[in-house]
Amino acid sequence: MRRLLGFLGLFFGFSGVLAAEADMIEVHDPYVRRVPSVAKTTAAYMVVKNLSEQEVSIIAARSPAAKTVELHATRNEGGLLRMRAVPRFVIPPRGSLVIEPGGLHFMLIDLVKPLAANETVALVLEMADGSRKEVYAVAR
Ligand SMILES: [Cu+2]
Repeated sequence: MRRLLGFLGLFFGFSGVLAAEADMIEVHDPYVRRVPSVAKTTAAYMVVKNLSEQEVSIIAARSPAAKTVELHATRNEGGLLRMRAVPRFVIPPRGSLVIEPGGLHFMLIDLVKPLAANETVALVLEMADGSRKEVYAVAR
């Protein structure tokens, strides 16, 4: 028994270090906003939940649907909404990050083609430790 407990302690003690960040997060309700076919950019939104005891960060994203994907934040500057690229999205330990219209978003730049209704768009999120999470966002 003592040996078993020692083993479990070792296992769980190290698991936080060994587990990839991509395995520590859960993504809920990912979607991409449909835009008129002339528009070359759109945005993706989702809620990212961190199941671990440590902070995790998304540092990049890419998608076959767009040439470039950037991490953007929106700021209200004297009534004007301005967005800018940010280096990371940080999800606090045991917390959630809401990526929603008017706030943080994944900016899809240079869409390969117009998005059809309910089309599924793959997004690969790259975490700070280099691990990746694949997400399927619905166009709506
Ligand atoms: Cu943007």
